[in-house]
Amino acid sequence: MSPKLGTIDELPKEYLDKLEEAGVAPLWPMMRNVLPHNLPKPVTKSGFWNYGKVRELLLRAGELTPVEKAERRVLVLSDPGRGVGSMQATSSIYLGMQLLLPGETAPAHRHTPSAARIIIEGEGGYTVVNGEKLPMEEGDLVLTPGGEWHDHGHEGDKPVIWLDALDLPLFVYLEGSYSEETELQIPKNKPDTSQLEYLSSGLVPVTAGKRSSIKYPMMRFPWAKTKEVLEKLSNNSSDKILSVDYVNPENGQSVLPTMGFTGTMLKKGKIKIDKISSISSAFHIIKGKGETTVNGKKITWSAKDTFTAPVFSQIEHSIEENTFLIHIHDKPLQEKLGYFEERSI
Ligand code: 1HN
Repeated sequence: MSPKLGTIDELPKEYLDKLEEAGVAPLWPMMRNVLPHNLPKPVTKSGFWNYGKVRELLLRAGELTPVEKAERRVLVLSDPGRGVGSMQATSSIYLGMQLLLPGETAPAHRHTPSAARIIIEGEGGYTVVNGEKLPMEEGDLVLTPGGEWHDHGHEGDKPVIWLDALDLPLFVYLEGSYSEETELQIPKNKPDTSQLEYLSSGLVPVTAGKRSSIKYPMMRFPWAKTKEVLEKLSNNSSDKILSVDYVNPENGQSVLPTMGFTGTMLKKGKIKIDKISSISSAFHIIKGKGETTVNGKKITWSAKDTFTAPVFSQIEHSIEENTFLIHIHDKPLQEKLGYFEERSI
C-alpha cells in the first residue's frame, strides 16, 4: 500500500498565498484525482434517450426554430454525469439528434472534428460530401470526415431524423475545433461509391491505393448490407453476439480516425459481457427489444433508442427479441494512443 498523500489543509496559509502569487500549486494533494489507482474514475455516467420522447421535442423545434436560424436543428444528448447542456455524451463522443423537414437544406460547411450519422427515420434525406450525393436510408451510416465539405437536403415529404456522432469533445479539448462555410454544393457527376465502387468486400476498384489523395473512399454504408451480413453470420453460428466493424474498404482501417462503428446482432436471451474495456460507447438500436444493465443501472430499450456506457463499464444484456444495433466507440483513438485495454472479469 502506498502512503496517504498530504492535503492542502496541512499547509500554512501564508505558504499557500505565496504559491498562488507565484502561479504554482502542489501536485501531491491533486495527484490521485488525475491518477487513481488501478482504474480511471469516469465523470461520464450511462445515459439513455427514448426515441419517442426526443422525437416529439425535435418536431417541436421544427415548429419553433426555422432551419435558417439553427444551421443544424439538433437536440444534444448530454452525458448525465456532466449535466444537460454538456456537449458530450461520453468522454470522447458527442451525440445529437437532427431534424430536417421536407424541402429544407442545412448549409455546406466543413470542420476539424469528424462526424457520422445513423439515419433513424424518414425517406428522401441526403448528404452531399465533396460533391458526392449520399442517400440517407434508415439505418445507414453516412460519414462526413473532418475537413470534408458537407451539407444536407431533403426531397421527401415527411420529417427526416438522424443521430449525429462526432469526436467534437476531443477537438474542443485540444482547442482545435473550428469550421468554415461555403455555398451549397451542387452534386458533381460522382455517384455514391457504396452503390458503385464498393459493392463487395474483397473486391476493390483497381484505382484503390493509387488514389492516396483520397483519405475516405467510401462515405455511405447502407444498413441493408450490414443486416444481411449479420444475419448470414448468425445463421452459421451459435454465438449470441455477432459483430462487424465498419472499415475503409481500401486499407481495412476504421472508417474515421478516432471513432469506431460496429454493427452488432444480439440474440434473444441473457448475455453477460465477460470483459471490461477502456473504450467509451454509445449504442443505437436499429431493431429489437431488451434490457441492458450498465454498472448495475437497468436500461429498458427498443428500436431507435440510444444509450451510453462510460469506460470500463460492466455490461449485461437481457434480449427479448433478436436485436440489431450500431455500437459507436473510441477504440480507433485509443489504439492510436497505444492504451486500448480489455480485462476479463
Ligand atoms: C455538424 O456539422 C452537424 O453537419 C451536426 O449535420 C451536428 C454538432 C457540432 C458541430 C458540428 C452536421 C454538429 C455539427
